[in-house]
Amino acid sequence: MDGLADELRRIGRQAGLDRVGICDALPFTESRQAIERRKLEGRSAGMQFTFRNPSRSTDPQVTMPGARALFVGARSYYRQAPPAGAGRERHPDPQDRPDPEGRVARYSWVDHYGPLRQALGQVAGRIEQEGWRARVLVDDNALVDRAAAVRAGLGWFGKNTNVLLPGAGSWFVLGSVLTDAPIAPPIRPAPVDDGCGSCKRCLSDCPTGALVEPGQLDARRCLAWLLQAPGVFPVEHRAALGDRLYGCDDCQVRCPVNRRAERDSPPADAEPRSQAFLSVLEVLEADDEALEALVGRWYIPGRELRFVRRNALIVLGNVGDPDHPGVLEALGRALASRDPILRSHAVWAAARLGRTDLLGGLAADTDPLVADEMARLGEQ
Ligand code: B12
Ligand code: SF4
Ligand code: SF4
Repeated sequence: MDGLADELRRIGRQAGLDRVGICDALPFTESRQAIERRKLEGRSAGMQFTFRNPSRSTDPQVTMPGARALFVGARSYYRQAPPAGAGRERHPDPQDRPDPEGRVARYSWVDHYGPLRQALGQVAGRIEQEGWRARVLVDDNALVDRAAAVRAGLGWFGKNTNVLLPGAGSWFVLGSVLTDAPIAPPIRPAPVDDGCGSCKRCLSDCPTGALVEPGQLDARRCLAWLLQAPGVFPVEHRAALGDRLYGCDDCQVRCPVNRRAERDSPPADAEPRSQAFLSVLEVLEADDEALEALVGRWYIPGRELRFVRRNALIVLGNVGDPDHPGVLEALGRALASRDPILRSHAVWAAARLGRTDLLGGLAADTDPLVADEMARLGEQ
């Protein structure tokens, strides 16, 4: 089967995968333990994904009984940043104040999972031609993608919990083809040496201290998770959110391995229509249909767009100009919203912008979320 394995590697690379590797499909015992531990400690913060059913996500045999191998691929998503506000109409403002912009994490400027899935699909197709079963798993709850990449010899677990590829860093999405074809090498690929050394930059760069120890993430503090979580955004982390509207890249941006890789091979330009920034006012003005069209690719809890608007209100409070007519209009609309989640986050945003003058109508609001927010103003 060495011939087929080599051919699959070639197919994967030709289809756009930057790195490929093959390993066995035995259970990922350490990941299982790590998941159970994080749930016990509360650090999983109620996340579902691979945490919901770890006996499945850490054991490929549950997804495909008789599976023998994982073909793992990594695809780079590092691109040159397009300028903020590029290609967007500005809101009219006599004083020409800038529209507030919300930052989107690099992996989500365009859909990178689609091309990864397609490339792995070609590998799967070739396996099926030989009569074996093959299933593509990308960011799926059925597999711990990082552990598969580490086992297949693609990279090491960094202290920021991402998988880093030697000489190339962490700006990669990961996925696999699970198969019963006997293509795994008889001996596991040698583990990739830890390239972090004594560095701890990601731990100190994290704006909320979510990397509580090397390789240990507390999702209760991770902005990437809090932006995806339902309910109230924890008040103690709202200021730290800054202009982030979706995802967070801080534990990767100044990573020396990434910096070196960026220097050695400068990135390609971002794809046309990359969403590195979105207009916060556009997000807050959009009706459901328009907002779904704008952010439809994002993970949104229960597909409830109110959580995207909630996040946009926090960003507005952090980076909006308190005298910009568009900002005032957006705040006014949210303060009058029927949704208490939006009203309460709008109270916070108005206060952060020093516009408590807008809150008069909320003094008699009996909703507990809004009343809490108003009471907090009194304490400040
Ligand atoms: C849940 C999830 C999240 C959660 C939790 C992340 C986390 N670190 O656990 C949240 C929403 C916060 C998140 C954020 C992000 N995610 Co995410 N996420 C996932 C998902 C769905 C499951 C991850 C998982 O199973 N975690 C389980 C725990 C146990 O795994 P772990 O933390 O990696 O734990 C291991 C290590 O910590 C290590 N370990 C244990 N002890 C120690 C000690 C030391 C010293 C070291 C070094 C390591 C180490 O062993 C553990 C077990 O294997 C995967 C997709 C998938 N199906 O796998 C994507 C995935 C991990 N995410 C990805 C990405 C791109 C991101 C973001 C960069 C997106 C962004 N810009 O906002 C951030 C990065 C934040 C971060 N530092 O992790 C990529 C990672 C690519 C890569 N190169 O590693 C994945 C693989 C998606 C994909 N298919 O490409 N994500
Ligand atoms: S994604 Fe952001 S908040 Fe989460 S661990 Fe990394 S730097 Fe911290
Ligand atoms: S910042 Fe330093 S410790 Fe963190 S992942 Fe990069 S090299 Fe490792």
